[in-house]
Amino acid sequence: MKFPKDFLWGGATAANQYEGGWNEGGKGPNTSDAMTNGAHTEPRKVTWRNPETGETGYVDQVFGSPLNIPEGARPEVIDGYYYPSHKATDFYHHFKEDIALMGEMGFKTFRMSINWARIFPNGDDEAPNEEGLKFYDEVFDECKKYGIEPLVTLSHYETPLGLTYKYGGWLDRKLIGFFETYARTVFKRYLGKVKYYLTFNEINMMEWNPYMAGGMLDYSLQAKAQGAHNQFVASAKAVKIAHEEFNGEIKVGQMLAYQPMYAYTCDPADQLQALLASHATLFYGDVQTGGYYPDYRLKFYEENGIKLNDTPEDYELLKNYSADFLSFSCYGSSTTTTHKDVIGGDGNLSFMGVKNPYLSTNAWGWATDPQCLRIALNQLYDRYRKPLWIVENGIGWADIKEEDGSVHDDYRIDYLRSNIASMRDAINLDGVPLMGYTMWGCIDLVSAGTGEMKKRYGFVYVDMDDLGNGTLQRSRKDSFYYYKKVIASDGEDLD
Ligand code: BGP
Repeated sequence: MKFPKDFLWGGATAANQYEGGWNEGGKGPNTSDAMTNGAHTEPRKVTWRNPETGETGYVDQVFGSPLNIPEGARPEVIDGYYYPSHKATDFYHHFKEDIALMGEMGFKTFRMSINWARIFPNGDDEAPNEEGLKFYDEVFDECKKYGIEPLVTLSHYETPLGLTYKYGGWLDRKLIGFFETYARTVFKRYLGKVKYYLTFNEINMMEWNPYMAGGMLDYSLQAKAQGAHNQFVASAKAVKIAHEEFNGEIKVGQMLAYQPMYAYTCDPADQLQALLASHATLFYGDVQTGGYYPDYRLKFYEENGIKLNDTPEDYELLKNYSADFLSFSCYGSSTTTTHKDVIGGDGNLSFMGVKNPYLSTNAWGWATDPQCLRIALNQLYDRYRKPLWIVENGIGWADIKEEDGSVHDDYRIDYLRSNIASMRDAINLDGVPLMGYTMWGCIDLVSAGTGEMKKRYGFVYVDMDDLGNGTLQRSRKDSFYYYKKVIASDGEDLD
């Protein structure tokens, strides 16, 4: 069993974790720039300053909990802290070398994100920053040399901080207009160079982390509902612009964080809980890819007194300009139960739920599930009947580099082997239309969840530690050669 000839094999990255050059080339600060490093057991912090009093401090940024920045203060970069996004793994100065390595592996596609504040430093500027636009021109030209098709996320866990200060981030409908201008600007500039875009990375993270997902400080149910609505409308407008102003040459997809939700037992109460838990994710797919607000969500809004600031035209837009394709991240599965005695949780991400006894986990508690891609692909295709694209999958590991520069990451090769086989089965046995696969963090980069460097995902090792010390030298891991062989054989040779 093979993959289709035109299957888009590649890797994925994000500016906030990979690009660096945070204050170079006219770029403005964004939300990720005010986030410090953390550790497996230590949350990342958001640092703040009160512009009136000059007082500074920090708050923990914990997945699923509110961000308690004091009244009058705002997220800011403060001296004396380490901020991993500032240098990241320095794609800004290494892009030629890195894209050459991708070319060597045989990549057909490269998922990256444009740093919004590099194009519009405050988010609401009248004119774009030419130096920022030029940087990505060079990146896309480099991709072209190796026949690599870029897949570009417009907003990956970063919003220009200016938009947080002035408007409270995505809570304000005005952001729809700023995003429209941003999308139109880059669609036009890179026409002929970039065909595939995604609007918001893991848009459903609005549910648990409105600061990272939308530059918001208000974590109330009302605010999250409004922030998500505004991003849906902005995404539909991006689709409309792509279709109507660029002759359909550009395709705009949705990006969802998705992992199949399992019930821990066959107790119907567990089955029901798994179904209801999956709604928290599927709601985002239903609106952006399905084109409609699902009844279970409208009921929830009604019961909780949530009222959207919306217009009838919003719903027309959502219906007529739903996403062209649905992309998603999937690292493993989640398991849930009503049987409190087994609830303990594992790892740093509560959305993984309870420990599944059939699966092994990495040091961060993330479960490796050999069937998750086939299950996810079937579930999502059954529901939406649109082309799919796996844009994140992979395994974080504290890799060890040997003296000669080699890294023996057989655990990553095992992970890839089973995950690639799982999507191959979905294509060949179930007929799911899958456009491509981009393995997460193809060149080592900073972890979004913990801000650590040691949680590595790449085929290429980058010499840098958790505090940014190191030569930034790149070296090929064993998985580099494995992935190269897989791509060269169209996914047939997985040995
Ligand atoms: C996804 C994000 C990525 C990436 C990945 C791995 O949720 O879209 O930005 O970081 O998860 O997570 P982590 O970096 O926390 O290991």
